[in-house]
Parts: sequence; C-alpha cells; structure tokens
Amino acid sequence: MDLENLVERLLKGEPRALARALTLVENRSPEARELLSRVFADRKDALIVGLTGPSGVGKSTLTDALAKLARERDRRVAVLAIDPTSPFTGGALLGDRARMDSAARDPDVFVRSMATRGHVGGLSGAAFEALVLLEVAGKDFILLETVGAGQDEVEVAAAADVTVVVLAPGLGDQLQASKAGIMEIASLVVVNKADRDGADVLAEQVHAHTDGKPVFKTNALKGDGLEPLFDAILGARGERRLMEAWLSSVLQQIVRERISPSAWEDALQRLKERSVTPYDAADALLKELK
Ligand SMILES: Nc1nc2c(ncn2[C@@H]2O[C@H](COP(=O)(O)OP(=O)(O)OP(=O)(O)O)[C@@H](O)[C@H]2O)c(=O)[nH]1
Ligand SMILES: [Mg+2]
Repeated sequence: MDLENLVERLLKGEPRALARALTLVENRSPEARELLSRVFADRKDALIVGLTGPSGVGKSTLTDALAKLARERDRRVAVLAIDPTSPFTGGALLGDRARMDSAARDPDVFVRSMATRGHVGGLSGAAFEALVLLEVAGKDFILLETVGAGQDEVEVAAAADVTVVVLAPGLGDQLQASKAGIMEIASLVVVNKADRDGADVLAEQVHAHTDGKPVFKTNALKGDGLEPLFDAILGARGERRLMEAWLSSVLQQIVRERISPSAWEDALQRLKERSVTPYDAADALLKELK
C-alpha cells in the first residue's frame, strides 16, 4: 500500500487502512511521520476518554460496556489499549474473549491493542500519534485503556480529555494507585465490582481522599451504574491536553536522539563522580547540540 493510497483510504475511515497506519506508528516507522503530516489537519477532535487503574479492576470490561453504550448513542467508537496485560480481542491477540466480546464483534467499533513497552520515548509518543490517526479516520469517541503503573502510562492517561480512574474493592494495590499519582489525574473515579463487599467503604474513602471528586459505583459485568457514568463522562470534558503532552514527548525524544551515546555516558560518569549536578550536565549536553 503506497502512502497516497493509505492517506486516501484512512480519510475515508477504512478499518484496514487505519490498522496499517497504526502499525506504522507502533513500529516507529519513518513513514509514520510523513503520514502524520499529510493528514494532521484533516480531522475533528474526538472525545478521548482515558481509563486507567490497577491491574484486574475491570477496565477492559468497563471499556467494553461503555463502547456499547456509545454505539447506542450513535457515536463512532474506537478502543485503544496501551500495553494491556489482558489484551482486547480485536485482532489476532490472545486474551479473555468474553471480556471484550460485544465491542470486538461489533464491526462499527474499532478495537486495537498497542504494545509499545521497551521503546525508548516510544510509549507516550506512539499513543498520542495513534489517537490522532483514529480522529483522522473519523472516530469521535475514543476509549483509551492504560494500566496505571508507570510514569509513561500516567502521562498517556493524563492526555485524555476525560480521565477515569478505575478501582475495585478487595485489591491490595489501591494504596499503590494513589501513591503512583493516578488519583490526581482523575476527572472522575469509578469503584467497579460494586457487587462485591467493600465497594461502599472504598467509594467513601476515595471521596474523602480526593477532595470530593465524583465517584461512581458500577458493576461492569452486569452493566449496572453505567448510564450515570456515561453522562458524567460527556459532561466532564476539560481543556484538551493532548497536543501539549505530545509536544513535550516529541521534544524529549528529539533531544535524546541528538545526543551522542558517548556524550551521554560522559555526563552520567561525571554525575556519578559528583563533579557536576544534573543541571550542569544537562546544560553541557544542550550546548553540544548547537
Ligand atoms: N464481580 C465482578 N467482576 C468483574 C466486574 N468487572 C470486571 N470483572 C471481572 O474482573 C476480571 C478482570 O477484568 P478486566 O476487565 O480484565 O480488568 P482490567 O482492569 O482490564 O485488567 P488488566 O487489563 O489486566 O489490568 C475479569 O474476570 C472480569 O470478568 C464487576 O463489576 N464485578
Ligand atoms: Mg484490561
């Protein structure tokens, strides 16, 4: 598929062209940059809904249920899962098929998992590019699932228009979640698995610890509590932060790429010897670039 053809079909929203474009981005292919500059202006802002939280709280189940609701309301829906531990069933990926079943089987919901861990500066960059390509293909409601584990993942979630932090009772890592700074990025909080003991207590704790952020209780498996959550998501749209996050990520990546490995090693060595501070080392590295 040549670039011209890809651009044309992507703008028409063809799923195969979109899949191909996302693969270019995922592989950090040089063609991805050319493609982006060709289509960057040809799109409308979608509503990007980030869902993040500890592993196993029910993010994929909730995402699936929200995708279904959004379809019922005539939205053009895409689901993007970044470095999922339990992948969606959209492509040739393994995983619990039951979980994403309804959305994955609906031909009008585009579902994609992206594994980008291990790429230097790649995780956030690839995710931001993928979001924009989904918009180019005409998607207007994008659900973005990330596990709220590392700094990169938190940054990706924070770049969404609405950030939903998902928790569930009975999982030991709630405290860890708040430590990792994911509570701060929440536009609203979901206590999922509301059918389980401890959901009410957890919801109260979250309410108290987040200065009264909106908390919604859901049972994503049964679909309980989803309508109020969906409406709150539509109402919570804040200022768009995607471009700012993306620009920072690109800048960081470009600067890192332009610094030679030997200059980098030198700087690290001098830091270890305590002969410079990180400020001095960074100044020296930047001067080398001019
Ligand atoms: N009882 C109950 N179980 C649920 C609910 N929502 C999800 N589950 C179950 O919880 C398990 C984990 O759900 P997932 O949707 O894969 O959770 P996740 O947060 O996406 O997990 P990772 O992607 O691995 O971080 C599955 O077995 C679901 O069926 C719920 O509301 N109540
Ligand atoms: Mg998941």
